[in-house]
Amino acid sequence: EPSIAQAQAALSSIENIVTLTSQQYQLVSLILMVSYGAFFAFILFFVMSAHNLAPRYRLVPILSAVVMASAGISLLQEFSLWKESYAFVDGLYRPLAENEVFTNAYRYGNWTITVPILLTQLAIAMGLRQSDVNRRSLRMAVPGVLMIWAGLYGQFGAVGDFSHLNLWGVVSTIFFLWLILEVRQTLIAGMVNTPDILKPWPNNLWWFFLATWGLYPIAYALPQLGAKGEIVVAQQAIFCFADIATKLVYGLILARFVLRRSAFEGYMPAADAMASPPEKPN
Ligand code: RET
Repeated sequence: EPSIAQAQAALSSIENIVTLTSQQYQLVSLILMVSYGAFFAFILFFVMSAHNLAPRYRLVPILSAVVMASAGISLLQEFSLWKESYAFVDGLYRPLAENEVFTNAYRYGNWTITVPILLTQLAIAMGLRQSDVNRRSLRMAVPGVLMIWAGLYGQFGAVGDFSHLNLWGVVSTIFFLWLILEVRQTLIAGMVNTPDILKPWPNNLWWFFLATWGLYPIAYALPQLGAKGEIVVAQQAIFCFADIATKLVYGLILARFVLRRSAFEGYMPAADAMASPPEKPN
């Protein structure tokens, strides 16, 4: 017979021990659905925007399309699991209804793929040489992945005694601080070959990065405020908002930035070149 502590540990997410009102349940369904819908919708946009760019920057929106597909699939998975994990009984949504246990682990699995890609996009967009792109991407990906895996392991302690959650949260935060330093180094390295009129972009990217990546630890720590419906909703909402900001909005900003860089470097998309009138011979 498993002890109560073991049984609780097996449930691991607060979603499995909280009964939700109909509004709370529907709100989370809506948040998850809008998120994966947005990711799928933008795949085509990012693919199409590649051809306006100088060849060296084309991988930036293409990688955004890959991130959109990956995040869309994982949130669709999260959405179906959400639907299967509750039963509507006496006007409330009750967990563990159909022998299904909810978990946020799919999110962390998804970040393991997307975080290194997002960081690689940054190195490419900053116009670094190929060898520097490889070196800098690797130097950012290592703390990035360690941060996610420490958090993935830690989040299994979101129910019950919070020492596991907190210990691994601290370990993860140390990797996060290391990552922040590496990202800063990448932005500084890119400043050198960024044209003067585009110099504010890396600085703005820096603040955008801190403000949006910084949301994840907040969501992670939230279950400590209590296993309540409001907390379940808030955690899912923050995760989804952060995902849209760090992948989709970030992808739009980078796509815009490399479009400006391409134009500045004299690149003209083929269609525009044909549309402009032929030069008059002297
Ligand atoms: C965790 C655990 C608690 C401490 C910290 C964390 C940071 C997570 C971050 C995740 C970023 C994810 C992204 C995904 C986009 O696809 C793991 C929650 C610091 C920063 C950008």
